[in-house]
Amino acid sequence: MLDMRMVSCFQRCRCAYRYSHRLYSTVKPKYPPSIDICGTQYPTDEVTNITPAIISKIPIRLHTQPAHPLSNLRSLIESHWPDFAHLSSFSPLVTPFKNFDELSFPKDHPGRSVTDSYYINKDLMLRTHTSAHEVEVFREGQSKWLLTADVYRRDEIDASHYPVFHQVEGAKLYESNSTGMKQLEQDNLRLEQYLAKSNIVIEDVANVSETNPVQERHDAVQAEMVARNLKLELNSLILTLFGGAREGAEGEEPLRVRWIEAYFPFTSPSFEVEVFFRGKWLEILGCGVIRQATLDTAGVQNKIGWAFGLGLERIAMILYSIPDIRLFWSTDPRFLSQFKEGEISTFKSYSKYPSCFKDVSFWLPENSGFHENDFCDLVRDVAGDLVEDIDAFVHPKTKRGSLCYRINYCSMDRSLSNEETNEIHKTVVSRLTNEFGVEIR
Ligand code: FA5
Ligand code: MG
Repeated sequence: MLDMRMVSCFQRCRCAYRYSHRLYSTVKPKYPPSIDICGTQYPTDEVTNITPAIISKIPIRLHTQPAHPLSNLRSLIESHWPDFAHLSSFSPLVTPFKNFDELSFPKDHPGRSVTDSYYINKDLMLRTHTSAHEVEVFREGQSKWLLTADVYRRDEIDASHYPVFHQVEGAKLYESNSTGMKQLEQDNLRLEQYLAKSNIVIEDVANVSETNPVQERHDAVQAEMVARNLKLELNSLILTLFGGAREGAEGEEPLRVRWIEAYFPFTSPSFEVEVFFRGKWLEILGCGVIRQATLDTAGVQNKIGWAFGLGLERIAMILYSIPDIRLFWSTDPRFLSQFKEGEISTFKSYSKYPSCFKDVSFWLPENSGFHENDFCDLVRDVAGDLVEDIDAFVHPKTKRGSLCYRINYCSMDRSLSNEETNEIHKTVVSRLTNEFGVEIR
């Protein structure tokens, strides 16, 4: 153990151990023929990878719990666009077709793999983003709408990543005729004048370019006006969200926001917005001009528009000064009692309980399809929110085949005893051996 170099899990897990993306897991726990999700039985099959810890989060719907910071933030965003339809009751169980195919995701997109997404069976999964509902909402005839929902991704655990989080999807369509374009021009002018009066500093070097092109089927002038409208609308949302809250904050650095170029299979051009938070650029949303294929699938004709998807937790962390994403799931009155319906207030940290780390290192069986997300999910399934962090180690000599992790156990709500942590860790180690056939070193 001594000569092992510790690396940040976040960076390391995302590349070094990501051996390959695969649709079928070669090693996995055994499932009964069917599983219960919110009172309904669903058949399992060779791709099933949803865990009890994840199933238990489905009915909670934090974004609709009165006074919860995520629900307050949803309301604030909805009141910024009062004339949009406000939707928030869509089930998280969707077909892979809806989550990916309808949105032009290529067949080999890594997001489809069992290492990245939760599957109930090969025909049903937990949505990985709110964009999964774009086609059905457009098909209903909505042309300006916001949709808030819980989304699920197999991911590592750290202060800004959690396997369940919440997104708000927003979209607006314009008629692609002269009346629609006149409307768009007026909207842009109004928003430009409004933003000119504010003193928020927004860096924007993300332009339409060769790598971020206007779609072939679009008129370049129209598409650029739509992209402009998208940026103006989102900048004015950012001003609503952050402008007021930051005005009086003494000694606070001015808020820094930047637009960067991005890629999504269902928009072009595409962009992301980042906010400078606690010394790092934190990505808060992705967006772009909607691919015409999506609107075709929805049966929408002669319209052009934009869509965005933002992460509620990331924004709430900044607005409320909430330091750790796991706190949103806390039922501790010291957390919940701090928030009032319709109010943004600064979260006052209560004392953090000491953390306790345990290491586990093991050899992988030959040709194992083991993925670090399998490890993270297993640990989360045993220890739930008591896991603060998982760090990976690299063995400098053997590198392949041997893995080593440090799990940081820490409760948000109480002091964990060493005995209790030992018991939890023992379960992690024994499940690791039984379910993945690894050899503990
Ligand atoms: C998407 O999910 C796209 N559907 C967004 C989109 C919608 C693009 C419409 C174009 C048009 P992305 O994977 O980047 O994109 O996630 C969007 C936001 O969700 C991120 O910017 C971030 O704020 C938040 N997010 C992503 N992963 C996590 C996570 N593990 N924990 C918390 N928040 C996350
Ligand atoms: Mg992104």
